[in-house]
Amino acid sequence: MQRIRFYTVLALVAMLGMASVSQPTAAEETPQQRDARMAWWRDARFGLFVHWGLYALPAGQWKGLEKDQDLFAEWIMYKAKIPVVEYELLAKQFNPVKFDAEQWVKLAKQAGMKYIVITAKHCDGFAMYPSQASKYNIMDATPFGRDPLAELKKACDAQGLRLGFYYSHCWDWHEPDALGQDNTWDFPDRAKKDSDKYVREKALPQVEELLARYQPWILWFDVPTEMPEAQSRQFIDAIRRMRPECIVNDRIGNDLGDYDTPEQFIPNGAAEGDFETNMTLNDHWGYQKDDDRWKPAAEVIHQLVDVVSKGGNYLLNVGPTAEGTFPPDAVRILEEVGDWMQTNSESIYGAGLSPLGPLHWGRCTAKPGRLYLHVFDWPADGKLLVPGLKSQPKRIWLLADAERKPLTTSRPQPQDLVIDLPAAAPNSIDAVVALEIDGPPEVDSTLLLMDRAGVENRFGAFDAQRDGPALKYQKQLFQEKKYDSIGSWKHESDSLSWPFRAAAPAAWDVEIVYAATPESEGNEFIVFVGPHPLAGKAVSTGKTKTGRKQFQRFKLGSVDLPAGEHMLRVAPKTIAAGSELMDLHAVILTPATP
Ligand code: FHN
Repeated sequence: MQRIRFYTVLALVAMLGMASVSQPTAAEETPQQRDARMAWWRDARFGLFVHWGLYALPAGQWKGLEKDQDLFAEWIMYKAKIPVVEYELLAKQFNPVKFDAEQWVKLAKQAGMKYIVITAKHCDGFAMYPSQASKYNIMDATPFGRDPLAELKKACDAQGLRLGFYYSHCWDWHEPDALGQDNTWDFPDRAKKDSDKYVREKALPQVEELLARYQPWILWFDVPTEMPEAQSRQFIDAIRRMRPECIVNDRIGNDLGDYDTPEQFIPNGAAEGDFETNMTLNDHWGYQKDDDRWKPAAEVIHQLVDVVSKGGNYLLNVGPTAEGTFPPDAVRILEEVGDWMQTNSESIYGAGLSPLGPLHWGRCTAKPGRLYLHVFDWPADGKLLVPGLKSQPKRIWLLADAERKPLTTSRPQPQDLVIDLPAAAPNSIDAVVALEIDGPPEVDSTLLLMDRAGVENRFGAFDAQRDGPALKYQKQLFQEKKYDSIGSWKHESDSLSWPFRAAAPAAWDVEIVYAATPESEGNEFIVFVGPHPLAGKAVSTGKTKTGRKQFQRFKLGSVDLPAGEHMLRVAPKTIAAGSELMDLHAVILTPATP
């Protein structure tokens, strides 16, 4: 009874708050206000994601079912259809006595991370903090008797990192009224489920508790499937009322968030606004006993740099054990990443979108007055070609060189710069060359064909010039991680084009990557590579296992191109009435196979 009264009061206060003024959502605040709120996050670039909960106990194994099912970590309750009464018993065993918030934060800081987002409540419904809204929490239901979120907040405040929380505000397999991908084994009658009740009695009160108790810098919502806008707005209004500076991700639902969250992939660029790639360090979010498929530090560093070069943030995940420790491999990799960041973090923090076109040896990150060339593939001849950099840098040095000895340059073409590098790279993973540039860099970002074995020259959907109002850029989705595309190609007058340059005469193999429906079968198109037309006919490419568009790669032919400036263009020849030509992902030129 006591709790209900407490909640009635809180609900009244909340309703009064909502009645008085509906807070400006992220969309309603001025651009300047939003930039001020996002500034630290855009500067930070690199954060730690932590998936930690009762699921760390089974760690992907349950009564031998894992032998023929993919029971994974934080999804085990759903995948194994574990009844609530059985899953709840895990709480009595959960006692992470080795949990050391200061150590976690120190590890993240040493890796170069500036913020931490930890699961306050995942889809299993268990709160990792002492919640008044539900007794199903770490203080009331486990022998642990401590508040790990409070300890993390204290450690973050002491070490200068910012703390945010993941919260699953729609899916909750512990509750009868939560919708989305819900618990149908304990609560089979979906018609009876009242998601407003779930939001009113658990999700919203818990988010308000998190805001009031810990003043988070980020709320990272997840899987807002079936969440009506009114519910998403209840969360945004509470956040704007209680913690206006809090940053909210797009998974609050209904386009009310601050940034996109491409999951387990790096988009071809910021389709619009801010984005943060969230990525596992092995193959699982939560702790998975048998998963030793760890990404090497080199891959993590390349992903971090790739994301920043496209103007985004990188949220790298660790799944701690039920004892409260990071797996030793995770510690090792974070330490190796930290070694690289020790020397090169200047090229990450506050850096962002590269002004240059595609670079085949690595990436570029930029900040006012600086370009940072991240050389993953050190040129054997010591000549680093920087296509399209017309500005002459005031100074060029290896970021690893404390004396900043200047490097010399030459220009094979007026718009291309060659930097003379020492024979040995200072770092085999990513050696950074710093350029001091006066004012905004003058750049020709036109793609310069690279005539080198193994190099793919990609003309992608992301930067295609769309000649046709109906053509639509379709950003990648989680299930189609690699494939953004241009779709809605209904008119024979619509075409795509990309300018490009060839430094010398050469022969090229030409391929196209697209998805097409059975209705598109037989539609004809032409790919003009400079003066050469290559004809093609669309074939149906089928569906993926999850019923999504299947993209396939097709050879179109080969062309000889002289040096100089060219245009690549894809144009329909015939589109059957009522069909679309295709969803085009990319055209690819590779040095012709002899
Ligand atoms: O189902 C969850 C999953 O467990 C994990 O939390 C990821 C993190 O982005 N989000 C959902 C899958 O999209």
